[in-house]
Amino acid sequence: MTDVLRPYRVLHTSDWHMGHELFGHVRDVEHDMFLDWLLDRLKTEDADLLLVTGDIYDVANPPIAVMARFYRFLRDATTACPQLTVVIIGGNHDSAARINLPSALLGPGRVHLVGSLPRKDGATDCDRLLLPLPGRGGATAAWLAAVPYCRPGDLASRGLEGLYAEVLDAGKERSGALPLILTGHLHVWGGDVSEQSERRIAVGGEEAEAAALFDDRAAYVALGHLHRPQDIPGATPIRYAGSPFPLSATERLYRHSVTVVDLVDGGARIRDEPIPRPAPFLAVPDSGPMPLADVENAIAALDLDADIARGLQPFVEISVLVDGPEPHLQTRVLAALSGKPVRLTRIVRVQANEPDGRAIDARQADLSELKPEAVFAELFEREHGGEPPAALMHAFLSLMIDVQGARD
Ligand SMILES: [Mn+2]
Repeated sequence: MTDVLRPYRVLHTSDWHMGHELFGHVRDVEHDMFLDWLLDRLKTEDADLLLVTGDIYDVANPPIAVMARFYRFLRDATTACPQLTVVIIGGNHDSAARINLPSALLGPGRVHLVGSLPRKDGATDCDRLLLPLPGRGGATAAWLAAVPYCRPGDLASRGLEGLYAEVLDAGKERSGALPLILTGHLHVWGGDVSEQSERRIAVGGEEAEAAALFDDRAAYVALGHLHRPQDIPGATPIRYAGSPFPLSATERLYRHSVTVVDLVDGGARIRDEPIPRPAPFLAVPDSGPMPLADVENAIAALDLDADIARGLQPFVEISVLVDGPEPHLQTRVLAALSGKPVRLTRIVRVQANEPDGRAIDARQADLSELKPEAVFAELFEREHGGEPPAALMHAFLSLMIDVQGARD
């Protein structure tokens, strides 16, 4: 309280997807471990703000037990850290109304839940959107523009660019010389979108260029939606904090973390704190698909702690190289796994006679794992060779967004 030079410290995390199930396996124990770790981290870092940028829940209508876990965490965090402010914004997986609901009870206190874009008389309600963040002495130390995931109805004709321009103008007017944090739950281009990307998640809002949305009037732009922690090039620090642990096997190689942001000298100093992974993700065989007998040997050779709690047992994805029909494949794999302390996600069959072993047809069984843009790129390569031109990819993604918007 006396240290006036102490920077204002933010812990930025995102995409918790509480209530998530991976091939029928609940993630509750993993979420408990993450939240315990996060609570410790908040204390150790002596954080001023916990900022969660959307997709709190995995589904719009999560089980009561999952919501109870979230509320318990908020209580524990605000009790253990009496100076902590908490800001939660809604993501595309969240029901905006469900996120908003407790805010009526909480009032203008230290926990802010912004599920949907605050509106009043048909206009953006900047009084509710712009939050003053108290420093240790009680005086405002920074401002935060809590922009959640925006549905087409929130944007009307002005689009995301118009919205962010309005919010930045209003935010800077209030913050003056104090730093301004801006949030969003959306997919911006110009980012390092992994080939090994997220499971298919709806493209948020509309297509957006970071450079067109954000400028250096924001000291830090905190984003949610992409599950891999990553910086976005721009005029100011822009970052996806990423999810706390893998939500699909394709995310198992990500290095999950929370982002610690110190607001200093009108700018932001950023570092990553890696999150210990609650449950390992194993690929068997580790070296890629192999014939069934070799896979059985690889499973037998797994040396795992038998005493580990069920909810923390390793996930395992099995890939078998097949050459024609193998009617007993599943039975034999399950028999090999029997008694092993693992949680099976899926058994991937890879056709040995496919030219590159990664053709679309061979993956038909895993339709839910395919990203439309990846399929488009692959078909383009098959027909024309090489990668689709950027303009064509752009057009395809715009179309995808329109289609998904219409479906919502
Ligand atoms: Mn999302």
